[in-house]
Amino acid sequence: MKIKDIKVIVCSPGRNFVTVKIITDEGLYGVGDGTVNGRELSVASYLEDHVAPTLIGMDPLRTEDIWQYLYKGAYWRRGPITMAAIGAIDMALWDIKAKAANMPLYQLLGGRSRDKVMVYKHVGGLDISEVAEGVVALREQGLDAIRAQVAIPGLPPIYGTGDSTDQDALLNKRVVPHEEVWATHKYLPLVPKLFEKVRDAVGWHVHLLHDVHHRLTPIEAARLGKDLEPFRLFWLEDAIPAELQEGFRIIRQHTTTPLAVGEVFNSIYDTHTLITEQLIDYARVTSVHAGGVTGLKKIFDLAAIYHVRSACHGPQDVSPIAMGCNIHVDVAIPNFGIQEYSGYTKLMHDVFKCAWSYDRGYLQPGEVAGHGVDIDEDLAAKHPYQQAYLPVARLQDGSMTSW
Ligand code: EZ4
Ligand code: CO
Repeated sequence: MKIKDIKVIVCSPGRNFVTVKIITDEGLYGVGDGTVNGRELSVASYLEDHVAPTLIGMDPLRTEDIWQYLYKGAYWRRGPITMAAIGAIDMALWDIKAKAANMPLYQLLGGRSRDKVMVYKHVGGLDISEVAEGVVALREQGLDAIRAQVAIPGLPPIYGTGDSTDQDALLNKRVVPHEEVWATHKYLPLVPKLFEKVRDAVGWHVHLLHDVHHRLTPIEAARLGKDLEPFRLFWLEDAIPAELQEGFRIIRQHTTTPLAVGEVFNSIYDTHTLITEQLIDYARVTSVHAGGVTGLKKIFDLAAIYHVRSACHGPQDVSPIAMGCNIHVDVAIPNFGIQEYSGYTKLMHDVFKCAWSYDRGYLQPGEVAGHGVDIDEDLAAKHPYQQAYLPVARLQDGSMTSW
């Protein structure tokens, strides 16, 4: 079998998605996700101009060798654009391999280690009582794990504090990013109050999570972790920017609140100090941004030795293809932790046909050959790329935040 053609499809059925389709001389094809929000066209160009021409004629079943070829062969290693392009190719190749084997992808990753994949969803709101009601409502829909965020009184609602603002941030098409205001001293005392009320409303049998979106310094994060200990969180996510992995040592010294980080990481080298020093409990890398199925497996296999569990990033800007690949990895690896799942719109599901399914807080990978996700190219073509960015944040004096 040989790689005959590689297509790159950029579409926007509500969010921008970059999809790669690899077609073989035997007619088998596979698809992969290369979406990097706010930088979609860069990945598309990287794939079209620099990756696709080099792969024509290669054996698509050589997933590891092609991964190494793209990783090492560029001279420049790592980085979100390169690794998303490698991730897209890798997902498409694993799709082809699993279709050729006539098996669902997870069988090629070792088979099932579990019956179902626990997810968490998000609740946000403008005040604590609204968030508490939202958590109770999601609990009634079967969720065993819920992320709670609240807007900060005295500041305009910002990204990551409520569903409505998250949607606005990405769905309002923008030529330049929206600018938001941040004040740590207004945020820090609020979060323990939020979880006190949420625990009162929903009890102790549900996993509660909180995302800091990299907005604190290590010592501030240590304080927050300590203050949240009475409420027994499942995790505190992205407490600090993690370019400096050693920064987590300070947090870890001070608190038993479990820690998660890694949604912006793109390789094992971004996370290996965190893993080998056991500075975190969950690695948030996701297939599209960490080099595909091959990249994820390398990171999670290392993590398993150090008692670190998986927690793949899963917002709407991770396409349904990458979500499918995550679910196959989730169901197969021994050290699965949890899967983030924001869900997709009907139009997104019309463009991306998925064998994976969601039911009352849990995901299934589906039993079809391959990873089980395909793209309707005609429908995708009716929803072309639209420029959109996540917001940037400044402090109240107008300076950029440290994160
Ligand atoms: O930062 O959707 O954990 N999830 C998140 C999300 C993501 C954005 C960008 O992928 O933090 O808000
Ligand atoms: Co996050």
